[in-house]
Amino acid sequence: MARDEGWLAEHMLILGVESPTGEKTYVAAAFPSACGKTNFAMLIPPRSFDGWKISTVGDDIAWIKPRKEADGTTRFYAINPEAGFFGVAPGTSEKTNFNALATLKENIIFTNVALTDDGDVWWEGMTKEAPAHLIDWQGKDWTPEIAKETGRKAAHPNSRFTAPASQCPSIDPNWEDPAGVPISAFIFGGRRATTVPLVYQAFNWNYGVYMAATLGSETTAAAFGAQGVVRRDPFAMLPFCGYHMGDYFNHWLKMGHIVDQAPGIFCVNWFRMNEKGEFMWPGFGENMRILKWVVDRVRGRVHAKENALGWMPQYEDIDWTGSDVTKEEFEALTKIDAEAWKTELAGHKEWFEKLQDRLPKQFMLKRELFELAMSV
Ligand code: TSX
Repeated sequence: MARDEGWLAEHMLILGVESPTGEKTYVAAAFPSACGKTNFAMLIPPRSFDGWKISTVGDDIAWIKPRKEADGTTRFYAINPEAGFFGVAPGTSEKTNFNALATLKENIIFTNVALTDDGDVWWEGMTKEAPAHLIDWQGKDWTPEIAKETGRKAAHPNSRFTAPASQCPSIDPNWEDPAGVPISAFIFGGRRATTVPLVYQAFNWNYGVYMAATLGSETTAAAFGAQGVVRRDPFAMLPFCGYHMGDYFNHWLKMGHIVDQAPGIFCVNWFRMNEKGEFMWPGFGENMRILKWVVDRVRGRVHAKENALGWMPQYEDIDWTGSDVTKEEFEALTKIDAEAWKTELAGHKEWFEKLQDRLPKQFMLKRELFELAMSV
């Protein structure tokens, strides 16, 4: 319907960034599964970001339509068509997503979680220590000892909570506005241990669509096959797109040019690892620092340095108040390894060949340009 009627039906969260002066900027973001999309939608800024607030419009679906402003220009407005959140329970805790836990106080449907002896719910990652006894998601007795011996999880890895969005402390005041909220930036992210830097901005709309079309994420759970393998999940839409991906990319290319103010397009990777296999970026609330740079970029008030991939912040361009991330660490997080990118671009080629003649022609050409840029 969106393709035929000229709008975008996306697998995206929508959030609002409010500055201490009350300036509000909305962004929409797409992440494949297991990248913390709901956590990002409900982010709580670090203590040092006094007066900054993140509000949640939606955590899963965005319907995005061009709309004329009073001044005659068009931009994208997004609505969240859902009434609530249908979130993965395991890993959700007061530490990883305080707002989600606060949403789950009443009126909730839990599916395939574990049951505590006092009639409450539990899942892996909810608390540091597991309760001494549970009824697991299959109705069997479960203890930490049984888990150690058999590897059995108390809650199914895909167990869920269903919650009314209105109960979320960070819910945006405009979340039910049928006119939607104006979108200033699109963010695409994946789980990548190497290669993809912490953040970069696409040169322009068409390059941004290329980046989203080649979005990849590494598998984590053994249940999803081999670990550490990059799976392409364009726009995080592979499981949801109802028609040919090549046609979908062409629709996106077209849509950017029918609005007067196209949103900036950004890529993020919270999951880069060092040689020891440790996460290099603290993530969670600290992602606010990157989000602020994104907002300042689309508002044209912060520096970025051009490189082979797009526009990237230098250490001085990020607000580090209250952070202990050093310049050296930041440089490691944003380093472009030309050899790794050559491998990555070979992966893009393989992926593009699957789409054959429906692939936008400019993608093959852009891919070659990236390859040349990595060779100088
Ligand atoms: O949701 C995550 N986000 C986005 C938050 C707004 N997760 C959880 C993903 C599982 C679904 C993350 N995990 C993020 C992140 O930014 N980053 C990481 C990796 C990471 C994990 C643990 C720590 C640091 C980074 N640190 C400690 O555990 C102390």
